[in-house]
Amino acid sequence: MQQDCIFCKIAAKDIPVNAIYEDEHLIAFPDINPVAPVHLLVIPKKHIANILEAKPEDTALLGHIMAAIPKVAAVAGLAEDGFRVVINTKDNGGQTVYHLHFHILGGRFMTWPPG
Ligand code: DGP
Repeated sequence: MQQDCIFCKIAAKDIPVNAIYEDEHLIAFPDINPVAPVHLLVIPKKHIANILEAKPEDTALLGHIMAAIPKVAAVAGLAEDGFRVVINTKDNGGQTVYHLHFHILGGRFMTWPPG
């Protein structure tokens, strides 16, 4: 856990969280600033600043998260119509919280390209 990391605090339940899915390695919860009718964040409980900082030993964890995303989507009712997964990375990617997170966006049609 990184002391000044808001998502580490959420993962540790030091900050109350409305978890919609959780297991030993990850937690999924609603984004505080939703940009879609359904906007969830999936985060590893382990602090990894972003995908660039993931180490070879994190490979199984990353696979675990990818395998959990369909489960999160199903719980959120997104499996039938679909959804988008986004990993914002550093400044040009629009990353504001430096704890790896996967945005799950759904509940409406997503345009392409993104802004
Ligand atoms: P990004 O810009 O990709 O780093 O996304 C960070 C997201 O995290 C942003 O959409 C807002 C969300 N967020 C920031 N702080 C909190 C918080 O304390 N609780 C929740 N639920 N979401 C947060």
